[in-house]
Amino acid sequence: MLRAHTGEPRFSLPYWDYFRPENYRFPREFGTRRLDQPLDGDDSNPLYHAQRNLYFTDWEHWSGNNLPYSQLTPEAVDWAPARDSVVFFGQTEREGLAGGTVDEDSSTRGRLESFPQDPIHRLVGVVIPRPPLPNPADPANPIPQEPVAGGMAFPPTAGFDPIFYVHHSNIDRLWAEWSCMPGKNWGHFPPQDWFDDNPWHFYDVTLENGQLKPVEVSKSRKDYFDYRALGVSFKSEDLSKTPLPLPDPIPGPAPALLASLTSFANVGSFSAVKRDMQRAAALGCYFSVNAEMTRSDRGRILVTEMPLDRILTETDGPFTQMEGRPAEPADIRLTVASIADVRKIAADAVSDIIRANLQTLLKT
Ligand SMILES: [Cu+2]
Repeated sequence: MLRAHTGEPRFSLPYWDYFRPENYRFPREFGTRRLDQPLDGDDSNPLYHAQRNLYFTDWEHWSGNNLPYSQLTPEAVDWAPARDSVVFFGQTEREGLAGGTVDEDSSTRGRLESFPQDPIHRLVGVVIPRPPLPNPADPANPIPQEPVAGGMAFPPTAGFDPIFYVHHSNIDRLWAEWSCMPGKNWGHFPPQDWFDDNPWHFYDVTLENGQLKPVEVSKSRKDYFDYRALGVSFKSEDLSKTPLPLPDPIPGPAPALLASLTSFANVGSFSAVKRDMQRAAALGCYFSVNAEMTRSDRGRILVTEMPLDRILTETDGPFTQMEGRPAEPADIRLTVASIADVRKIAADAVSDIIRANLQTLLKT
């Protein structure tokens, strides 16, 4: 879209290569209010953005020269943990270049997002103080408000700062570089429908009768993994190297057997456990139930939530106890009776369902 507007077919986004010490300073092109050469009589700099950290970004501060006062450090832009990650998808968001898709902990993210993606956002952006709110109950003591993040430090406003695009061009470059390194693999694949999902809508432009017309672009997630197919290339790129290809077709996860829901049933908030169980079911997991579990209220509620076609029984349990001894295969009758009771189905029907489930699992 930007290329179409410039009218320059070779226009490309620059990237801020902050790994070179000479680029540790905020780029001057973005950091002055005034242009050295006015454009059409206007010398205001369109790349300047007011909501920025003054000490790190301002090249024209009134108080002196040798600006800006602060610059990046090697630690702030250290991408070694991301670069050295062997897998793309981790099991949690703390491992893998891109983190995990199963872990919904929003305080963690993939390694590339953690360094250097985040520090650049936080260093460039600002903290905006907010005035205290009037306190009708006690007018002499207004209610203090926490400051908020703004500019690059706050995702909803980050894209309004033009530096965002040269920062993220560099992040894209790092991703491309990683994917061309030997010995990398995709790691813990998310399910097929995650790849088929199309959560993002973008605009591109086409030229129609000499007019630029917007075109909506909505692709599935998997279409964004092959950057070369998207027409993206980097000046620094070695085109003789092949980026890690996404398998075709993308494999769905193999059905997995969860050893026991006993611990599951006793740990964590109930809604979190229920959500985890639904996610595990969506991933193709089976749940094994033992008699001990059907004796606890939480366990019984979980059994009511379990998809019937994913229930199995545990034949023996060195760790699950029945009346003070390890559980034995003979205890299955009790488990089946409990499942039948909880689900309001005849015990024979439960037995048939479990047998069918086992046959399905063994066939896959
Ligand atoms: Cu970002």
